[in-house]
Amino acid sequence: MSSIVTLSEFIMERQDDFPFASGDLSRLLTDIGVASKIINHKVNKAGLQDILGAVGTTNVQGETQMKLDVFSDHALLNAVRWGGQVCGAASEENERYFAFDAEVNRKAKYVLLFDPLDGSSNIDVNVSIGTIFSIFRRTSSVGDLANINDFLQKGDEQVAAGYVIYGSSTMLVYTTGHGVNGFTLEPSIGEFCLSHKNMTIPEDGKIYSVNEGNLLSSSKGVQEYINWCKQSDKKTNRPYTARYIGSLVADVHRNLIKGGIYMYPGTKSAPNGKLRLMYEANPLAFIVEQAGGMATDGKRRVMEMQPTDLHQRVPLFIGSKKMVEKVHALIEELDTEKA
Ligand code: P6P
Repeated sequence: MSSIVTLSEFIMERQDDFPFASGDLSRLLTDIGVASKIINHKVNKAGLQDILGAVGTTNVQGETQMKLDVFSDHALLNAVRWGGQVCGAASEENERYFAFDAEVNRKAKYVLLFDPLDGSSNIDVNVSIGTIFSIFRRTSSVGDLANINDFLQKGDEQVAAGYVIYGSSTMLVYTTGHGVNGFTLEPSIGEFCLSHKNMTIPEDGKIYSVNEGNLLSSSKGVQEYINWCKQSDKKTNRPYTARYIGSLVADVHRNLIKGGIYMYPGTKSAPNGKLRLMYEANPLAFIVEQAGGMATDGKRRVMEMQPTDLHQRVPLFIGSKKMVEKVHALIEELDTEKA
């Protein structure tokens, strides 16, 4: 009978990965795990909102029903604020970052960036959605209020990153730079339990994930790559399989396990694509690179990019190393201005 390892136990066990660890990061990761369980409870009842009261109405407790992404945003902000391990937080739902001014927060070492419920438009059709988070060590002085520079750090500076996928089961996958581990929520005990130890992404794959509705407004290199995926060639396992859920966390999670590439390229009307660097691309890039894959903007690693804005967008090519390298080669060949 294999023993169950809960998320909290695992985090504490792995605390030794960090010399001079004081346990603050462990506590922060545990706080995020608690918030995820609160979000999961609400997401799982989403389909009942008509019975429980649609958004904007008040429920039997007299609480105003809010959009699930706003509820999730509040759940994470409250968990990490009162948990006392962050001096500030920023999310897709708020234009500005929060600098928490309580003494315990001013003394905290970390900042959190997150997308509380990515793909929330899929809730109404019962498709998997996700929470994505990224943790940096503050650059401002302990005791001061957090400032924008605490947040605008390169992805390579992340101390931890992860996602929660609310799907057929609810899983939390995270890294602190020492590999990737996945935990599945066991509802009967309300604990995330270690289910996917040392996750690695296959070096090559057969699944490409992209919104082909944008195909004709993508670059020549991207169009050529997608056409290449469709050509028959037994030696290279083609044609590949097209899978596009329209939920970033679900598409990336599938590729992490099975191998594959997810692409959200830039287009003529949106040269930087749709996805956000700070709380979508960077955290997923940290995880996929730690699992042996690649994450770029079509040319360079997203985690090397110096951010200039909390909500800046970035084209994203993420997944199995050989697949990302192949699309890079075609972008280099067909999209790069020859000197
Ligand atoms: P499109 C969801 O809105 C999201 O941010 C990602 O989860 C998803 O991969 C992408 O946008 C889908 O965008 O333009 O293909 O509908």
